[in-house]
Amino acid sequence: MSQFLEDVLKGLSAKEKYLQSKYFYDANGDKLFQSIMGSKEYYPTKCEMEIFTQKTSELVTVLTGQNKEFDIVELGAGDATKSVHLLKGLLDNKVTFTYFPVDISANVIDLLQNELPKKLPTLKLQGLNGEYFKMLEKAKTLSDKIKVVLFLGSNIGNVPLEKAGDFVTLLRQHLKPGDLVLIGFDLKKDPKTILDAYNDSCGFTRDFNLNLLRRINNELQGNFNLDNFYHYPTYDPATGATKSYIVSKVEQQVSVAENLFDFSEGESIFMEISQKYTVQQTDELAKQTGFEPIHHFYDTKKWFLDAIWRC
Ligand code: AVI
Repeated sequence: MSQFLEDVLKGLSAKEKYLQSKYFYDANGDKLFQSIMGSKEYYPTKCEMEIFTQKTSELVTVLTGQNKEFDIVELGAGDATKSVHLLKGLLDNKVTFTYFPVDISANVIDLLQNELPKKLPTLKLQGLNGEYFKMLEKAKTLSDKIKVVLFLGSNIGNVPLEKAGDFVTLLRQHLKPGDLVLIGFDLKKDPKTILDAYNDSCGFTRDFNLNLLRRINNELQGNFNLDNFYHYPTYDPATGATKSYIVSKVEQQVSVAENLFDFSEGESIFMEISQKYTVQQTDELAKQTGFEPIHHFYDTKKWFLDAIWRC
């Protein structure tokens, strides 16, 4: 049985049904996520882009103030549209480094290997296709220089708050004293702004969530009728948890790989958490897990934080 099928059956059999958001990203999901990032409501990408384009020289100064030579390992590099500004800034400042973009998608790594040299011909580049920590270990075998790990896009938000410490501790265990982390957090702000970002008026986020049901239909012999479900995002300003659910409009039965699942009217499937943080929470997260927060970079609205942590 594939891991995907095993995880889907486990999630749909749970008392409170859930699916894992890491499965959003098939080819269609990737396209929908691009559309979300381009939507007027989804601000995190724009805020972080502002930091990378407007604060490039400050980023270079802080990173090179620690070490003159290092490697950059980007976890979940995607199309590197933000990091490319930092890479260019470093090259312009004659900093010696190799860029190791890590991504679970072979397609993404192939694209980067083809496209980045066109934009940055002098860049030393070694794409790594696989899981974050396995590839971080691989990068360590390829070069023993200090590592600067980029974990952008508020991807940490997709880890529930109570598990974020474990994730960051694991990251710390793969690094050594002197290594740095540049990590993006979406900050708490006006609840309406946050909720709108997960409920865009074009319906991209709705389709992004429903696409996972379509993926289950296509890949796991499922028979979800997408018209019988709707997307239901929530934001709790007290905890900072943005949660997306898919809700059953009617009482119905769905089959996945010959397994039957009953839904009552109004029953939900929990799809994704996007945790929002206060700056203080991010500093605490660093300190509790063996990092020292050394610099905070914000966009002008202070909606997003790129923090630099040192091991
Ligand atoms: C990838 N991740 C940080 C996005 C987020 O904001 O949680 C995924 C996303 N889900 C819905 N919209 C965007």
